[in-house]
Amino acid sequence: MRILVTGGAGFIGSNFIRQMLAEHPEHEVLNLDSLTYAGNLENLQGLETEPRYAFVRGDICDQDLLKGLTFDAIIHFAAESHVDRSILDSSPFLQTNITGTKNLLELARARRCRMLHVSTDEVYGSIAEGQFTEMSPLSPNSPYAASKASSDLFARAYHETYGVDVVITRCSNNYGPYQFPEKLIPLMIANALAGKSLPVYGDGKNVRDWIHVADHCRAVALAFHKGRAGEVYNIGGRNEQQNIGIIRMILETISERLGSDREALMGLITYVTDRPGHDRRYAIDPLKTESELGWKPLVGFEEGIASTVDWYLANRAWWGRILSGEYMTYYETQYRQRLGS
Ligand code: NAD
Ligand code: TDX
Repeated sequence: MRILVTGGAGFIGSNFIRQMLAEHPEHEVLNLDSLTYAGNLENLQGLETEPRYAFVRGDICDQDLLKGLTFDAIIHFAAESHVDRSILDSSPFLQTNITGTKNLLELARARRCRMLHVSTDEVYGSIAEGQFTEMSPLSPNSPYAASKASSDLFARAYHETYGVDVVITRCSNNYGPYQFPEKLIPLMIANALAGKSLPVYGDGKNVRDWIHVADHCRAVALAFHKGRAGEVYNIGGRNEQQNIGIIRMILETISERLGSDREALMGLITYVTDRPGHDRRYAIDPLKTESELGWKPLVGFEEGIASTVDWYLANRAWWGRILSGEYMTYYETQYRQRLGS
């Protein structure tokens, strides 16, 4: 099967493509990514010569381009994914997350193929106690979450109205290698290593359910292969953590690894003005995914944070090129090299 993976140059998409190619020799992957600020082909370095992998630079909002692609199924990761950016300007979120998703649903409808839509637990909004199940109402609070809830509901509607073979996954907060250093965990690691302050929004006690990206990717593959059409699957780590606790854990690990002064690192923690509309707690029940798809997370949080810190320590050049902006030219440089100029 030739699978169209959208957003494969981003954090989760690139981890997914590597895992899919390694674990499913029966599949080919066509990666469609427009390479926004969050897209980085360096995340897929080494796959250029893989015969089961191909890359097309293109926008999911470009319907003519979509019509020209050859594939048997779609796994849709492409999105504007950062809440803080959506608060500054929601326009690209509406365009990519809603219009782009609707274009892909049309494509799946025309080709009569399966489309897995990667949604998020943020569509449920915040919950004081208990956990959201797949039946819980959607109550998104940020412009990002509203755009993802909209695309999630379009996916559902295309199944109900046109019978499109749609599967929806709603995952909690991911962490791991290749995450863009604007998100909490890589931002804190990069800032701590540079001796910069660590901005903690509000009181730092907001809770997220964290999952290692490799566990999320395995669940997406299972939902793609075994999920029932029209169904939603929550993917969560059963791992609730307060932001401040995670930051302290990261600093402990850095201090241990580098022998640097623990107190000096802790002194970098700086409480700043809260994110507007900051959701207090996310918690989802992944029971359906566990029982129906036979999935469970394999990476423990302490072990996952330690290996993630180690990855960022070993790959300073990768995130250094992001911070300097140099990564933006990676595609052009590679393209010129291939042309031999
Ligand atoms: P990311 O921002 O790291 O990557 C997004 C990718 O999509 C980038 O490569 C970007 O270039 C590409 N893209 C953006 N707009 C595009 C367009 N119009 N056409 C083609 N490509 C485009 O995001 P991520 O963290 O890897 O998230 C991937 C998906 O998973 C998103 O749909 C996100 O909502 C969802 N998700 C993320 C998390 C998380 O914790 N990061 C949790 C649950 C769900
Ligand atoms: O500098 C920061 N300081 C801080 O306190 C940043 C960047 C974040 N935070 C807090 C806000 C959140 O409570 O950390 C928590 C995590 O923030 P993000 O990494 O921005 O993630 P979040 O807003 O929870 O959304 C993420 O999870 C769900 C992803 O970005 C989404 O794409 C996904 O859908």
